[in-house]
Amino acid sequence: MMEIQLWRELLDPYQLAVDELLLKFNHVIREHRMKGKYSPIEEVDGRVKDIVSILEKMNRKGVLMNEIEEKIEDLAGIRITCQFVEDIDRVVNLIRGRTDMEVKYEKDYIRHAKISGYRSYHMIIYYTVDTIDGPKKIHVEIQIRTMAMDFWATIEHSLQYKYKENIPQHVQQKLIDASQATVDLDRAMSDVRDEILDAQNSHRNKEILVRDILSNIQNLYKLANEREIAKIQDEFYKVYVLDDLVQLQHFAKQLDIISEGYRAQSIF
Ligand code: 0O2
Repeated sequence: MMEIQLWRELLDPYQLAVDELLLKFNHVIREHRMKGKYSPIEEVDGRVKDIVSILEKMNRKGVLMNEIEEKIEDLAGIRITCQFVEDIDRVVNLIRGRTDMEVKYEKDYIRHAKISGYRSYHMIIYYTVDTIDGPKKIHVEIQIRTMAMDFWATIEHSLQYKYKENIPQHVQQKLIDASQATVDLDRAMSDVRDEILDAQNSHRNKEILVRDILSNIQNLYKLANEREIAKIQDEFYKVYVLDDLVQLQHFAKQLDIISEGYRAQSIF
């Protein structure tokens, strides 16, 4: 019983860090959405490492009881999932830029996947929690990954438990192949994203152009006669329904020239 109580005291600041960081990262999501922006963070999750896996890791790495906090850097763990690989760099930069998190070091298992096939971006940070005994600076491990990487890691992790260290060779190979499939999936989704962004951009460009044209026509009312303007309106609509940005740009240019002509006339 006493032992458990000691563990609780040791881990309590880590629980506080996890709680605070979950609140903060969830707020990052909320802030983006509130401002109508795309959030590079899709979801955030966190945990304090359980005592059994701390003991296992201590044993594996030869860590003594009084070295736990210094040598086990993932007592507090935050996992951030992103929709697209590109979002990961944005999250990394966001964390690097924060005043309440200090990066100790980073491990890029995306550009350099582990032999197992594991892919994720890891950041070990220092984070200060305020306890009744004063401030305490502790390690937190942040894992940043796409949903595809997370899918792979979750399943592979559960297999590790089942087989311990002895995952059969042919299963290992299948996992490596599956990891490559997540690389391909992430790439395919990024391509889709680029195309969607392009489509959104061209839609926005068209909208801006149409507004410009309409306000140009509006201004012509002061200068040209109504019959002329009705003709221009008709022509505009003909081009508009073609849904071709280049034609619309061409029309806008011609309209500029016409407006310029009217303006020059009106001066005299
Ligand atoms: P848990 O159960 O997630 O807490 P290492 O010596 O490799 O175990 P190290 O050097 O401290 O650990 O850090 P590393 O390699 O960056 O890994 C830390 C964490 O990343 C692991 O925590 C896992 O969560 C995850 N991870 C690393 N490699 C793999 C892998 O091959 N497969 C999966 N599924 N996850 C991995 P723990 O302590 O191992 O476990």
